[in-house]
Amino acid sequence: MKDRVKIKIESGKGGDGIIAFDQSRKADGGNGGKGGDIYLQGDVNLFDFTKIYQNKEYKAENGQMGMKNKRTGSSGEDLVIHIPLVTKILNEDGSEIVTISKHGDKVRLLKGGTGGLGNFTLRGEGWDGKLTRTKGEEEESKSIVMELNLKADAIFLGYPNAGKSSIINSLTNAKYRVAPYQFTTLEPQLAVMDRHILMDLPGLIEGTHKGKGLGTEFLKHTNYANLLVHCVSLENENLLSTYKSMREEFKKISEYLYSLPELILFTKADIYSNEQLEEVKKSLKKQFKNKEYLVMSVFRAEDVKELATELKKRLGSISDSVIKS
Ligand SMILES: Nc1nc2c(ncn2[C@@H]2O[C@H](COP(=O)(O)OP(=O)(O)O)[C@@H](O)[C@H]2O)c(=O)[nH]1
Ligand SMILES: [Mg+2]
Repeated sequence: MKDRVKIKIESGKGGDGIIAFDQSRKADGGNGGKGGDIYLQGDVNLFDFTKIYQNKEYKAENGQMGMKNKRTGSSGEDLVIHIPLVTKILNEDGSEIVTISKHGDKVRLLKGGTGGLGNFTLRGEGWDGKLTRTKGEEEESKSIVMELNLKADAIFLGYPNAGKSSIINSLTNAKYRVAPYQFTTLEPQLAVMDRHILMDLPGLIEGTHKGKGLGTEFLKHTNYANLLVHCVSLENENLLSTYKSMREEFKKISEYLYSLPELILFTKADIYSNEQLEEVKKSLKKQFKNKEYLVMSVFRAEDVKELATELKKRLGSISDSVIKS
């Protein structure tokens, strides 16, 4: 996935004003046209920067020179670059210019040059003496870096092997790699359930925030979620301490992540017999008082259905994502 790209942008130069005279030696040189602006516009239908080329120069059209008969040159066309959501725009030195997070949001980054004045504007009709006009204003140019932060409604997190990818698979049509070893998911993946975007992130381990495991680059994708689905496998001996140490990790990653509404999923319920499961549920009730959780197996259709209903209920009220149909 391409989630960082550097490009050069350049607005259009203003067209020059010209010097011209009509048959009776009256000044009639027109003004130059305005150069085109450079805009960035958020588009929910894009998911990465594959259509934007690294180091490419994006240039808006120049304004045209003025013309005889007092005619103004035509304006250069603006250039609108469509970008996915949420995109942070940075200067080369890393300072932030703007973040575009909504479909249709349009920001002007560079202004095209103003057109120069022709001798008609400068001297007025009837004047036929000194030759004079002004040149169009120069274009602006700069390099910018664009960084994509994926926008998800619900983000699935938990230790590797907790069953996150399997659950997202069963909730959506996505076909993720599911494998019984750690780190099968190497980059953030998005899947759509109804109108809601679910995000699968690579397995977190303690120390992830310090770059252990898969590094920290992907953690920025947690910044725009509305709901945290915390998956804990029932295979763990001590569920409470497993849960708590992951919460500690969330806290170190970001306050935002830590403060998100959380739904806990205790996964792989099928490893227990019905009787054993009743015992497990009893102890969960004590240990996870005041927490919201579901106990489920991805192999039981009714569990998956219950989870889907629960997610839709929650996301329906807090989600603001738009998917164009
Ligand atoms: N018994 C059982 N195994 C599961 C369940 N969900 C996932 N698994 C298995 O656990 C392993 C890890 O699952 P995966 O979805 O890749 O976990 P992730 O690392 O959290 O994405 C795979 O072998 C899955 O088949 C479940 O509900 N019950
Ligand atoms: Mg996975």
